Amino acid sequence: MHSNIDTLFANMWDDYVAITPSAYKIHALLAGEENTSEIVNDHVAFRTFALDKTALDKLAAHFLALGYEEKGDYNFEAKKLTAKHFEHPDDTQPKVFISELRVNELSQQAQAIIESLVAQMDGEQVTADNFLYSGRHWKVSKADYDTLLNESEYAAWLAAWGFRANHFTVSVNHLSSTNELEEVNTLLKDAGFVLNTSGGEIKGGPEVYLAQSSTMADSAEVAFSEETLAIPSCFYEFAQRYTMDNGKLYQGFVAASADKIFESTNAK
Ligand code: OOG
Ligand code: NI
Repeated sequence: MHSNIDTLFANMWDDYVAITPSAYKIHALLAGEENTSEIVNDHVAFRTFALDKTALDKLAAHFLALGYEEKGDYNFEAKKLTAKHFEHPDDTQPKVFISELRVNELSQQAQAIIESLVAQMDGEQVTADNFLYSGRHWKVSKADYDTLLNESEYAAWLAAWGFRANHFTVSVNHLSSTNELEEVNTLLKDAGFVLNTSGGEIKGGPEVYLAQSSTMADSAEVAFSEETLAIPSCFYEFAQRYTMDNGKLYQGFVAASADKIFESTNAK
């Protein structure tokens, strides 16, 4: 387990930007607009398979050990995903959103592929300090990637990329010059970045106390068993939170919006 939240997030960020150059560029663009190097993260997200060795709770243990607490749970029926979000008592720390694919709801063929990948993994690896930025722990063929892609884009992404931050999320509330999500989106589009338009460019809004947008994932090279090919890697998200009637800023997630954010790793 990691002993320090800041170094954990710094390591996750380095791993993430290495395959998500757009995030690095957007971070620099926003930092320039804001005249600061401090861009505050709203949350980071992870994906995993709901199998013994890789269960959501095994990833969550890394955050619980650092003082995070479980707050909300979510179900994505069609995508066959279960998710939870975690918050730290120190609310300047990013929230964490972890989802897991209910592998047992997939076809026998997809289940067999996923089981053969996870079988290559030593069950102890999930507790290693660097697990949350360790990537893939198995070899995967392009054919198996394609089979998974046909059934679950999430399964294929995870088979190819493994365990790492799937996205970081800029807290728009903490931006001072571009502090409305719509303005952030305009800035990004003007700079040539491609946004996820599934469910509209902005998902949610003041009525659900959370508005979100995201880039479409970059494309980065992955070594499959036989060949190296560029496929969708990770994306960058932007979140604006609103105050509830009780005067507090909403801290949860919105399943209907999240459902569309998942699609940011679809092929462009
Ligand atoms: C997570 C998608 C959901 C959000 O902020 O609603 C999400 C994923 O793509 O793994 O991050
Ligand atoms: Ni997110």
